[in-house]
Amino acid sequence: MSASLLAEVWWNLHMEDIYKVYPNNPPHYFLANAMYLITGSTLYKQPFLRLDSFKDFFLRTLFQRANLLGWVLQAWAVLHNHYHFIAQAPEDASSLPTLIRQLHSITAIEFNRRNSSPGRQIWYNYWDTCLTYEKAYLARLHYVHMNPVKHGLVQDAIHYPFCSYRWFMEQGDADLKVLVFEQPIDRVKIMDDF
Ligand code: NI
Repeated sequence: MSASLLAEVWWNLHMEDIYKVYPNNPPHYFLANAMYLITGSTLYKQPFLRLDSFKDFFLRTLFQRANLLGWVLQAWAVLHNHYHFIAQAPEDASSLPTLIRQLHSITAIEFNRRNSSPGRQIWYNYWDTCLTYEKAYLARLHYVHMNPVKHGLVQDAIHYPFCSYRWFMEQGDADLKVLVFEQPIDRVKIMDDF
């Protein structure tokens, strides 16, 4: 088997594998004051997550930690130097700083271990917004599902394994899909200058 074919087989198996660990909670309709959009940035926007294997580790950690703390993911996108996700808070949303602290510290330790750079600062900061209006929520779901296209990483988000687009297309509620994709995203203002 040629090297390129082997690589393709590996890629397909691997993507099958990460796809299986995606959350299977169907997205809920809008709940006021319970939906949060979070954006996180690496230090000086350095592309610490450029390798797929790093994005993969980041996503698995996000799924695991969100699940343990009762946050239900609705959309996500992991790029080379930042991430976005939308999640429904548990009854008490005060665990958000804990979720982000765990996510940042577990991924930083692992990235530094892989790069033999112990103690290097990976993350700069994160910004969270509680979504108050249904239309704002729907437009932001659209925005995050499609984010790899905005950043020029793919032409069609269905081919990007580190965002929620394919998951949403295959498992999302049919009515919610219509509502989400009819929202224009060109005027959505979120921190995304990366
Ligand atoms: Ni972005």
